[in-house]
Amino acid sequence: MQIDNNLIEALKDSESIVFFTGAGISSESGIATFRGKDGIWNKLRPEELANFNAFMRNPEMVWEWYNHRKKIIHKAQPNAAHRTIAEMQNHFKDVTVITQNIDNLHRRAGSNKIYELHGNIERNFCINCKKFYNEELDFSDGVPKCECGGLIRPDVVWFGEFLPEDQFLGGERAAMKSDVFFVVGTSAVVYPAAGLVYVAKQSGATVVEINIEETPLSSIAQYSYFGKAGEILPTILEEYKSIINT
Ligand code: BV8
Ligand code: ZN
Repeated sequence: MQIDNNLIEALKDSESIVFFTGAGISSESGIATFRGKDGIWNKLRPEELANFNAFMRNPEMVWEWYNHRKKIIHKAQPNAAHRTIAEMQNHFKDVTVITQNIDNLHRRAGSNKIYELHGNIERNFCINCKKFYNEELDFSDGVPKCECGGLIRPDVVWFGEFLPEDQFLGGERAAMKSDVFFVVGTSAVVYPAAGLVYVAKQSGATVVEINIEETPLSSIAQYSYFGKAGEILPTILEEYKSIINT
């Protein structure tokens, strides 16, 4: 995969780098995407499960689904794409991750500036008093309840729910400040998350898309690399390192 010299030049003059990521970056860790051929949404429709009414209608079913995903996520390891983004912190002053993923793999790879737009499957809270329960939950007598009697739910953003303001505003600020904005492994159809790519573009950032196929964003990206993130991101970093060390 030939990396554009102009992109390497743009990286050389950059202080703030942002990585906007979706399920595609975790597929090489064995976590199914949403819309891919074996995607989660092929079997179950998002509004059937990833929304509050579905949870209130049948909390057992929704928890069964999140515990199933949690088991897969706990067996998974960050892949070369997650690790390369973490390593970028050693080469650039300001590296930010804005992710739609709830799988915690960026944090496990060593990234330390992360905005989680859609929450994190490792956290849970009471729908009544909002008390957090982040230890392993006990499902021995059904869906776990809070000491106040309220149902405990995963701290993820469901369809029709607002994104956590501090995470979204933090991501928006980083997008506006970014010199190079990487869009990695997302179909960019879920809003307001996908809107951040346009914020970066309008703020003059160089937009770089990495995906195994074209997406609605391919038309606004200055550079599009079609292939696996776990192969392309390490290549870009190697290319960059080889240039700055010469
Ligand atoms: C809201 C957490 C305000 C839960 C998720 C404007 C226009 C249209 C619709 C809307 C709009 N504004 C709001 C909406 C409604 C809705 C929405 O966007 N609907 C879409 C479907 C049209 N948005 C909302 O409801 C949001 N809230 O707007 O609140 C509000 C309030 C009241 C009333 C109205 C509005 C909340 C959305 C958040 C939902 N929660 N996740 C959970 O995970 O269970 S979304 C979830 O799906 C993910 O987080 C992610 O965001 C999305 C999946 O997308 P991707 O991550 O991109 O994954 P996908 O499989 O689609 O694509 C993978 C890509 O990777 C592919 O392109 C593939 O080619 C590529 N790939 C695969 N392998 C690799 C690869 N690339 C590189 N390397 C590889 N190896
Ligand atoms: Zn409570």
